[in-house]
Amino acid sequence: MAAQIGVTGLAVMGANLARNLARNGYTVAVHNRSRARTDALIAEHGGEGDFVATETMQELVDALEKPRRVLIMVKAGKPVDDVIAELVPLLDKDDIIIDGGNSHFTDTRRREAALAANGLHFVGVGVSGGEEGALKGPSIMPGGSKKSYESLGPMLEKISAHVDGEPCCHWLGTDGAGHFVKMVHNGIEYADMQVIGEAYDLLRSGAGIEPGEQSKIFAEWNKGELSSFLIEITAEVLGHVDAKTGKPFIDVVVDAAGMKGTGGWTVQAALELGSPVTGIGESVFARALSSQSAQRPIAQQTLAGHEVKVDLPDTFVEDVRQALYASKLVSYAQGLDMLVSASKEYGWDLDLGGIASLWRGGCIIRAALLRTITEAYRGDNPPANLLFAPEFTAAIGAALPAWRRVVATAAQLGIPAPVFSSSLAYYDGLRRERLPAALTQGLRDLFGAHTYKRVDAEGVFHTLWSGDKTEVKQD
Ligand code: NBP
Repeated sequence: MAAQIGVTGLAVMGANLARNLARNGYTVAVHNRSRARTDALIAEHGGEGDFVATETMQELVDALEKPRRVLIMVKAGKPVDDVIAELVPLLDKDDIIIDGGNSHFTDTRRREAALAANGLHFVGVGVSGGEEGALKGPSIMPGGSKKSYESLGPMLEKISAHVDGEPCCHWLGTDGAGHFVKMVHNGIEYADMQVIGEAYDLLRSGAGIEPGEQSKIFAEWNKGELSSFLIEITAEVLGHVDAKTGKPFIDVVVDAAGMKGTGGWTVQAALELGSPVTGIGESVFARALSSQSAQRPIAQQTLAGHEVKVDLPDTFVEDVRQALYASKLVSYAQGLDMLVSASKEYGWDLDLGGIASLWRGGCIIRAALLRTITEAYRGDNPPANLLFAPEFTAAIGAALPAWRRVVATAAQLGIPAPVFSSSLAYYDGLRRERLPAALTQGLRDLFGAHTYKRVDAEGVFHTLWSGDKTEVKQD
């Protein structure tokens, strides 16, 4: 029997997706550049379903029913182009190439256009959930042509996570839409992790609550509106004790955070779009700062602190929880707003409610909150910003006094809380009647004749700053 799908690239993600497909009843042809991975997959998991082991790309293509579906799961970047170049001469019109790796959305747009010219479908698919998700049901974010989704969609939906009987997968938009949404998902994941880190630091350095005790606090928080995979695993990591030293595990981990790049990509794309994703940006830069290993010891020795002693309120732990929730809401609002900007720029018509719904299961940012976000966008009047949805306006308003207290306390104690504080600045900036941007415009007009608009007249103006300071209306 011809295989219904082929998978090339059998490192951890490709092998687990192939197994997931086979476990769901599909016949899967498998291939890897070096034969050893194929053999290992068949030897260890061949009994889980129908696999067709192949050694060459030609054998892989020959094993597939038509139109063919080939899923590429190799390292993002040049390897994807190499595999595409090898595949294209072997395929026929209407065959579908799927890239399930973490490719940059601009690469996906380029590849899609090039392959469309050859009569082939190219589908960039964001896959979230790590290796376990790939095996048991990830969140899947497909782009590419709508036509290709008719053939591919049912398979992807079947192997995805399901929440309330709904698959965490549906078609998002053309060309790079899927990879773009996955990139923003990862950016939000950075912000989610950073706000958790800030809460931990305030509770530890501010209130002196040790990791073991904090583990119980996070486990408790996981029962309420913060309920999410990341809060759940925070309780696990904070409760873990290092077997070698008997110390809390996190005290033996070097405090320099790594990055694979998707958070940075999100910020770069946001800069291009002029989209203020301050929470994601601060999260990326907080990781970068943590890795300034040469400068940090010097700063510890030389830079003054002048911390202010603060009597923490009895409500401090609850205040921190509310600040975390409010900052998290802002990060989601900013990420979704970036999707709106991208949707306009790239012509994708992204459905925010649908996107929030497929993040409810399988992926790293899965959270109870996403159900409420999904509902907020599914009504007749989707909000222009998540924070304008009545339930979120109320929630963030209720958290505001605690949030202000926590940010002020963090500043006085000298505990950095970049996302807590920048999210509050975003919130206040958005709601402020007059912003100092008017002064920025005045300065720009003085030094660079960049012009400005007036509050009381139509048109664009310039003041003759180096002359008699009369105002000239521009054509
Ligand atoms: P890797 O990203 O580690 O890539 C290893 C695979 O790429 C192997 O199969 C390797 O073949 C193949 N490959 C390379 Br490298 N260069 C190649 C080339 N020029 N031609 C053909 N094959 C080539 O695998 P992974 O961790 O399974 O991730 C796969 C994709 O999924 C990546 O884009 C990753 O970013 C993404 N992703 C990963 C995770 C995760 O949790 N790991 C989560 C979500 C998405 P070889 O065996 O012959 O060397």
